[in-house]
Amino acid sequence: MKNTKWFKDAVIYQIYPRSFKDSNDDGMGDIKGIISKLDYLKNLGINCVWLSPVYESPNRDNGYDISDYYSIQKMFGTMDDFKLMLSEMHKRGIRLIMDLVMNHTSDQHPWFKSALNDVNSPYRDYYIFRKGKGKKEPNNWTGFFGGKAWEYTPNTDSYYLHLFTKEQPDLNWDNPKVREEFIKVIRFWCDLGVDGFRCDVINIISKDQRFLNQKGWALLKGGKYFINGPHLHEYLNQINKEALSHYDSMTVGETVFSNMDDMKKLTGEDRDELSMVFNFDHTSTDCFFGVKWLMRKFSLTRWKKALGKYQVGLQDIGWNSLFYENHDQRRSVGRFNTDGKEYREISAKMLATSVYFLKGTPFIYEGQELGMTNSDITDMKDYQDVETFNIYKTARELHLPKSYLKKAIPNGARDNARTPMQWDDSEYAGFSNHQPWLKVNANKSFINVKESISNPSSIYHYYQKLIKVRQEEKLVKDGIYEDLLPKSKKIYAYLRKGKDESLLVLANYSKDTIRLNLKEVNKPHKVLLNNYSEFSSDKLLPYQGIVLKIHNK
Ligand code: TEU
Repeated sequence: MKNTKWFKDAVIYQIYPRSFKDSNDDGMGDIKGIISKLDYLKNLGINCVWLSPVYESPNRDNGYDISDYYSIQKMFGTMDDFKLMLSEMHKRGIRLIMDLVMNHTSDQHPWFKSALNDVNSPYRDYYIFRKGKGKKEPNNWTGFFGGKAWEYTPNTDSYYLHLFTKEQPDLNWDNPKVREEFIKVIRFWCDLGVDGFRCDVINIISKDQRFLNQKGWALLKGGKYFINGPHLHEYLNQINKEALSHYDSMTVGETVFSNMDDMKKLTGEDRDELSMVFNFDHTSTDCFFGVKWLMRKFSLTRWKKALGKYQVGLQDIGWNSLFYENHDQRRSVGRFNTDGKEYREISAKMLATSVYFLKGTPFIYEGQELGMTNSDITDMKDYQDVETFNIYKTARELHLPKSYLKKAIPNGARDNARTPMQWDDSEYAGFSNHQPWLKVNANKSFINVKESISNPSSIYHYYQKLIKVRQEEKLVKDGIYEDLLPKSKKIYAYLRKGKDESLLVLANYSKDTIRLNLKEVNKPHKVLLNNYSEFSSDKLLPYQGIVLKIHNK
């Protein structure tokens, strides 16, 4: 089937299923819950959903540890529920992309169970088992959640590689059978009508087979040998050719520590690998070395540079994703220079304005459209995320001071973004009638869907409008990006240039009123979007965000 590139017109909403809506009052979100909220999503204006994993899983990492790629996890519902959800989505003009974790499986997957203790198992070579060096691991690689990336298995006196928890063994993509398995998995879901995939940590699937030690200082040791590894592009091309290209599907790859060269290859329109990728350069502008535990003051110039780099670099070559929240990131309220208090709503609208008029496909994470905030958990025991526990343990082993952890954990915990969706102000925020799996934020009393819908100046209604404007303006898709004030520490001003007309996007990332002196503003223009009711061409109000359509002459 011809690929129609519908993803360029998509506005994608990410659902984290366990936190979205609980239909059977067990405290856990589920598929029937999602079905009951499809009209809400339709009214927001989105036309595609990215669903975090709902496959069978022991949930060591909330579903990112899959034990059966062909079935739906019972706590989320049944395959029939899934099919109903898909058809109810399609009925409303909403497409569905699934989250596919291909780098690793759960240790409870039958492949791994068979491989673990039997060197002759046909599945042994699906994973990466190696002999140790004396009494030590095969090499010095470390994992994303802290600690060593190898686990010793006494029965066969060997180690297996796991770049996440030890319950998430890495697959061996150099084994053609592993690639065949995923070609089958992709075909299975596409045959059911699924419209594409978000491919988890896809740029680490190909490991340099020499398994060398990484010398010198690095927080993630070994990265040099598995990030954008030797056969990455070849394997993705095969998956595309043998599975994806047979459907009108899209893919977005999650790429960690990506670089321009690989981004061009991964998303290049003439290369048949992925439709687009998520990179984290911009969300890493408030930390050192791309590691969120190493906190650093946000800088707008770094932010603009990170976003702009791919706008320019992929122009006419590939396609960008546009996002600043997801289930791994802390909430954007109070982040990226926005305000968590007086200007919470205004600054959230500004942020959306300045990012979603870039070139690419917007992704909105559940609750972002309400300005939901970080979790208000204060007690370690209320956290649920395995990453938080592992990092806490590693930090204690390294004797890092408690005062550091007191700041770093509430800042970096992924549960910040995973608290139950706030539908109303009732005890469990309308998410459930039962105590949810993760603590509801007390600010559900005023940050919730019910309030947002009834309040015409809410973030929710602004998002509705933003999506509409975006969909109506061809320049959003085609206009050439130009940063007008790259050095400004408070203003993000850019053009999306067309032949006769252009879009001018202005955003004030500060609490100050800022004088403007831009000749573009004085050209004949029409205001398409504004988070204030007024606009004057010589200044921007605190956190003002605005989109103008201007005549080029
Ligand atoms: O995330 C990959 C990833 O790199 C993040 O785990 C990141 O290192 C971490 O969130 C930093 O805090 C993907 C999924 O999005 C994540 O939820 C999974 O835990 C992970 O892969 C393993 O599948």
